[in-house]
Amino acid sequence: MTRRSVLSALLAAGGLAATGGFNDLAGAATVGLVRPPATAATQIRNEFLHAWNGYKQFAWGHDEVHPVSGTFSEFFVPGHPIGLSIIEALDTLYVMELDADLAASVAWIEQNLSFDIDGNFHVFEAIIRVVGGLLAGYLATGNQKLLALTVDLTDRLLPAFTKSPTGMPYQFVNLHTGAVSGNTPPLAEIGTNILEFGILSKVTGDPKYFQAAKTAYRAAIAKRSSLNLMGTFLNVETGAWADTTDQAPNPPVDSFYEYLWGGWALLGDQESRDWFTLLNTALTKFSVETFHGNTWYKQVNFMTGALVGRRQSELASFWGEILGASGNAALGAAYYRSWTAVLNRFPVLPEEIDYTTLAATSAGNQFRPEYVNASFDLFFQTHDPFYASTAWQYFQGMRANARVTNGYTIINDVTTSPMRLGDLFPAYGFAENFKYLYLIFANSPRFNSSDFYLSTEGKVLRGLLPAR
Ligand code: DMJ
Repeated sequence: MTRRSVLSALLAAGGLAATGGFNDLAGAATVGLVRPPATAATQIRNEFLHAWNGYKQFAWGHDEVHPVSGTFSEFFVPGHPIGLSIIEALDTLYVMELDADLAASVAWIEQNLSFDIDGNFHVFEAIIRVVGGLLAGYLATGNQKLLALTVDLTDRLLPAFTKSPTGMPYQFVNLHTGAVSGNTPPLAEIGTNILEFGILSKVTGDPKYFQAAKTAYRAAIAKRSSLNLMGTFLNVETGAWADTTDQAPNPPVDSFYEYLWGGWALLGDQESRDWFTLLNTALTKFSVETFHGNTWYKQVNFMTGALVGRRQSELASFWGEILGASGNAALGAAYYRSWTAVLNRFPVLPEEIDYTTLAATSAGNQFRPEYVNASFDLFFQTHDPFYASTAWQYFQGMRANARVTNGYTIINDVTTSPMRLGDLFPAYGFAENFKYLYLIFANSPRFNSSDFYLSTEGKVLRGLLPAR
């Protein structure tokens, strides 16, 4: 397939006209809101380049850069770089029209990348980061080598599913031998594959990827309680729960629920939609509560609904956009505004809070993208400038606190002044934070903001438009 026909085949009908970002809302009421400047997209793209140039200078070809020390590390297997940051950046480079960097990245992949590695790869991370990254790169460029590598890696990962007695994936696969290990993953590791596998099945015409994802989901959902709540960890060999706590939409179950909605929204799978509705209805009934005017999800016993805890992970802050997309707009807006209350207190969100006090219970920040992921989707769902304004607020907090001479870094403590910095730029920063921000403000001619779908790792699996 040519690139143009791949895009046409995957884009839903009826929405190719470029639609605007924030700057098209020039007359919109922004009373009481910080109004982002007309140069917002340019500033964000420059900051992406600041991080990218640090990676190119100190870590090119390695997985992740440590911008403070000017060193690097590998994400999956020590001593086995796969250029993870390059893979994660591909479709961001495309929508930002950084074509020379995109060409250099594709060339590096063509010349260097091989998955015949005698080491254990984390299946969940490999799917969302590498399968998704290469797939989005293929959708952006039409490069057949990117597709061939996507297929090669996915086929090496499939034993995690096919060797499992239940069809729910093991956590690790040795990419050279196919040996599997890790028999008790959390739900996110069981369910977060249907989007990448579903698109790969469409592109290749081979249904085995999508079917593996559906089999895993079906096996897990069969284990729901009589209340339609789920635990956290399942043994993939016996099908037994290893715990009793429903902590959705927090990690490590977050994207299990996200991808159920995506199975419908991206792939049109009605069973995924029905499973989402079943579980989300129960979650809303048993877990949602209000504290000091903010809306949160408590942790509950999945058999009884009894209270277990009142912590909230920053990683759950994406959830408002799933609620907004799935017909739960008021709850989604309330949840986003609750996280905005935390952002008003800490310019960079802490990893975890006690929501009864909004105090940080885990004070670092791993350069997290989830809040601005929600800003991005809710902005295009509603065209409410509140979401663009708060996205800009997030960007300013990030730029003021996480920027270093050679890029951006994780933060070890957001509660100190100045914030205590770490020394790592996680590869997902090239896929997520800057992309969400840029697309809100850029009116990119390569992105269809009226009909798109991004994976949990920010990969544009629907919505890329051909370069003109
Ligand atoms: C990313 O790898 C993905 O967003 C994943 O779903 C969980 N969160 C990290 C970034 O925080």
